[in-house]
Amino acid sequence: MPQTPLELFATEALIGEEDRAIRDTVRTFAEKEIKPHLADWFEAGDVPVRELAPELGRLGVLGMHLEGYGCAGTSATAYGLACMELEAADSGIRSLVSVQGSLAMFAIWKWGSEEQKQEWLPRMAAGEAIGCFGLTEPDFGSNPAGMRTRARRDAPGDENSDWILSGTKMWITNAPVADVAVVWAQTDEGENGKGIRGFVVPTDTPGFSAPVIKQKLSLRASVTGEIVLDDVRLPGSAAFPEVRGLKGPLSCLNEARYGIVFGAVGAARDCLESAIAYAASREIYDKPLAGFQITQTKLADMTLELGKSMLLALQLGRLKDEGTLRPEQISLGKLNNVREAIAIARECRTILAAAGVTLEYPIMRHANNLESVLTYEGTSEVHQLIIGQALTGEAAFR
Ligand code: TGC
Ligand code: FAD
Repeated sequence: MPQTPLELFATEALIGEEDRAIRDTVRTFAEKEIKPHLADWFEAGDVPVRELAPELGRLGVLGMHLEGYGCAGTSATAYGLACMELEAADSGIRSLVSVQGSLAMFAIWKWGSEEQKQEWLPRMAAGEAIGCFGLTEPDFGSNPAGMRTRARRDAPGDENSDWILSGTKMWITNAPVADVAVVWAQTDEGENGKGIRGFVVPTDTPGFSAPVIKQKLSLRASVTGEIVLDDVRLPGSAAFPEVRGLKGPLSCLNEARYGIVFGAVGAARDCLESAIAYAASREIYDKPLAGFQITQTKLADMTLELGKSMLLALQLGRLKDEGTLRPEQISLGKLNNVREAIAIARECRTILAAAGVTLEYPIMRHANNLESVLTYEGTSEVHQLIIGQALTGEAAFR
C-alpha cells in the first residue's frame, strides 16, 4: 500500500492531539471553501478578501496564537500547522492570514495602547476589519532602516500634538482592501533608524490612498498595493506608545516568518502529492510513469527534502511553544523550507510536463507563488546573512 511522503516520516506522532484537531479543521476548510476557487482567483489576479475574511474569522485563524481580544490563543505549533494547510491551498491565502494575524494584529497586540487593542483586535479577529502592514518602501526593502516615510509633530515638542505622516510604502499585501494600516515611519526622535515608530492608521483618513499593484505573475490570489501618505493627520494617540526603532517591525516579522516556515511545507506537500497522483495515472510506453526509475528518483529526493523541512518546522514550533525560539532559528527555517519548496515545485512540474503548466493542476501556481515567498519577509540572501552573523558574530549587511 503506497504511503504519502509525510507518512514515511511518521511526523503525525510528533503533533499533539489538540494541534492535530485544529490542523484537520483548517485542512477541511481549505479543501472545501478555498481550493475549488483558486484557479479562477489566480487567473483573475484577484481574491474576494472582504468575503473570505469573516469566514477565516469564524474558522478562528486570524490572530489565532494571540491571547485575549477575541483571539483563539492556540499553541504556536497549531498556528504553524494552520499556515501549512492554508498554503497547501495557496500562498496568497496564507499571506492574507499572516498579514492580518502575525503582522497587523500582532503589532497592535504587542505594541499598541489598550485603547488601540480594544478598538481593532476583536474586529480583526472576526475578520470584520482587515489590516495591512506597511514597512517596505520603493527604495528600501531589505534595508528598512533607511525608510523615507516621515512622521512629524504638528507642534514640534508638544507630546500631545497631532502627527503628520508623509511618504510611500510599496508591495503592501491587502493595502487596497484594508480598514487599518500599521505604518512604520521615521520620526526625529533618533538617528539611523532609532527613531522609527509605528502608527495605527484608519484607511479612511484624508490623505491616505492605496492603489492596487497590477500585472503580478506571482501571488495572484492576493491583493497587493502601494500606500501613499499625503500629509495624513493623526491624533497623538495614533503612535505605538513605547517601542522605538527597528525592533518594533522586526518583532512582527518574526511571527510572520515563523508561519512561512510551516506554510512552505504545505505548498511543497501539495505539489508532491499531485505529482505522485499524476505519475500513477499517466501511462508512458505502456506503463505508469510512476514505474520508471527516473520518476522514482525524483520522488524519493523530493520526499527527503519535504520530510526534513517538516521536521525542522515542528522543531521550531516546539521551541516557540517553549518560549525559546530565536530570530536566527526562524531564518534557518524560512531559508531552507522556502528554498526547498520552490525546488520541489519546479521538479514536480517536470513530472507533469505540459499538463504542469496549466491551472488544472496546482503545481505551477505554487511555483509562481513561491517566488514571492522567497523574496518577502526577508529574501533568502537576508536570511543567509542573519545566519552568517549568528555563526561568526560579524554583521555583513552593510
Ligand atoms: P539591526 O541593527 O540588526 O537591528 C536593529 C534593532 O532591531 C533589533 N532586531 C530585532 N528585534 C526583533 N526581532 C528581530 N528579528 C530583530 N532583528 C534585529 C536589534 O536588536 C536592534 O534593536 P535596538 O534596540 O538595539 O535598536 O538592524 P539592521 O538595520 O542591520 O537590519 C537587519 C536586517 C537586514 C536583518 C533587517 O533589516 C531585515 O530583516 N531586513 C529584511 C526586511 C524584511 O524582511 N521586510 C519584510 C517586510 S513585511 C513583508 O514582507 C510581508 S509579506 C506578506 C506575508 O508575510 O505574507
Ligand atoms: P531589495 O532589498 O532591493 O533586494 C534586491 C536584491 O538585493 C535581493 O536579491 C536581495 O536579497 C539583495 N540584497 C539585499 N540586501 C543585501 C545585502 N546586504 N547583501 C547582499 N545582497 C543583498 N512588504 C511589507 O512591508 N508589507 C507587505 O505586506 C508586503 N507584502 C509583499 C507582497 C508581495 C507579493 C511581495 C513580492 C513583496 C511584499 N513586501 C511587503 C515587500 C517585501 O518584503 C520586499 O520585497 C523584500 O523585503 C525585499 O525588498 P526589495 O524587493 O526592495 O528588494
